[in-house]
Amino acid sequence: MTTTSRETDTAYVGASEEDAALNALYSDFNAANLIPLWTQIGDLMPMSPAPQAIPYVWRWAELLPLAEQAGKLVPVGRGGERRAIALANPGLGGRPYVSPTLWAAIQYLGPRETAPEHRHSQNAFRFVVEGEGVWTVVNGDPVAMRRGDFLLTPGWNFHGHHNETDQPMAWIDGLDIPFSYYADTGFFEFGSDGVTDESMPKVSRSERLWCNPGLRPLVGLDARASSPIACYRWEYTDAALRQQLELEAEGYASTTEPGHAAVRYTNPTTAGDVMPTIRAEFHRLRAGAQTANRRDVGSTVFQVFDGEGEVTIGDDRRELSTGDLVVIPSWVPWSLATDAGIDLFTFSDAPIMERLHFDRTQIQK
Ligand code: GTQ
Ligand code: FE2
Repeated sequence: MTTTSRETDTAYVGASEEDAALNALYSDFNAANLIPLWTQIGDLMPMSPAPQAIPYVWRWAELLPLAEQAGKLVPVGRGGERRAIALANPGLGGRPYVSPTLWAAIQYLGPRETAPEHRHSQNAFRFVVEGEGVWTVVNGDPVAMRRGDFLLTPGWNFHGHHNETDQPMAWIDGLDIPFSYYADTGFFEFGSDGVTDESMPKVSRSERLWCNPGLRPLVGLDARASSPIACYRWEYTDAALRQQLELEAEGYASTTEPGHAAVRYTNPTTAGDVMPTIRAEFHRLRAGAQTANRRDVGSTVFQVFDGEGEVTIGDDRRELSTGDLVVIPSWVPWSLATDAGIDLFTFSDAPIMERLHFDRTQIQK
């Protein structure tokens, strides 16, 4: 009887009267700051991720001259804090985000310039595609920045940068700023207006304590949320990749797919990712190699460190050369191919996805 009574009600109310009542209901919803699910569900709960961020390529040849120009026109100092220029994904409504979770920027420091010390809850790293001469001082420990190095500034560590040469230097920064912004987790404190230690050691105290292969100092046996290694030096990354490819050529299982060497930067106190929100890896494809087409939940950014190649993102194919930066939004399929060989630095929000059990991957063999 209940089904017939509903039909009867509809017939009784009448079509135009019902429209008017429905319009009134929607305007009452609106006035009461309520939104019904049924008008939003396709957007809110897609059958699979439908990112607003789009796949995009930034050319180093375009970024670097603009950063140089900013170096001429815009001072660096307290207030603005950093001469960092964010890669703004065109799908994200003008926000300075490369993806919904990640910030990527080119940072530029002119000769003898200093970016003052500060600390924030956001986790940060730097990757150096070219140049040297800047020391980043992390909690009073001066860390030299050189080509191919991957440097960490985990959340709430004081850090400032100073260029001790007569040459400018540019590098890329990666942070979890957008994730922190959406989740309202941000805290910030100013530190010294300069840097607290102006010495210029080749090797940081952090590396002297933590960077002896396979050896863990007994003063550091507790698990830490972020890696205590301030800098992962290029010579080790390069040697690891070179040896994977040599071992592959000798017939040993050392690569995940033919001609594709890869390493993940890890936290030696957990063997997990370097920071709670950011995964970082380095990949090398030998000449003629290509990767499987894959897609992952979460966003990935990479920078070409050396060589040349071709990235296929969805149906789009782009030539890449040294310094170019690419963002792959969630669940967009992509692959890489190279004739000459290519080296890539990559980072992603995979630790967030895995920790929250949102991670999913599809690999097309
Ligand atoms: O170098 O401390 O690109 O705090 C964004 C925020 C760099 C930094 C960025 C930062 C920094
Ligand atoms: Fe910072």
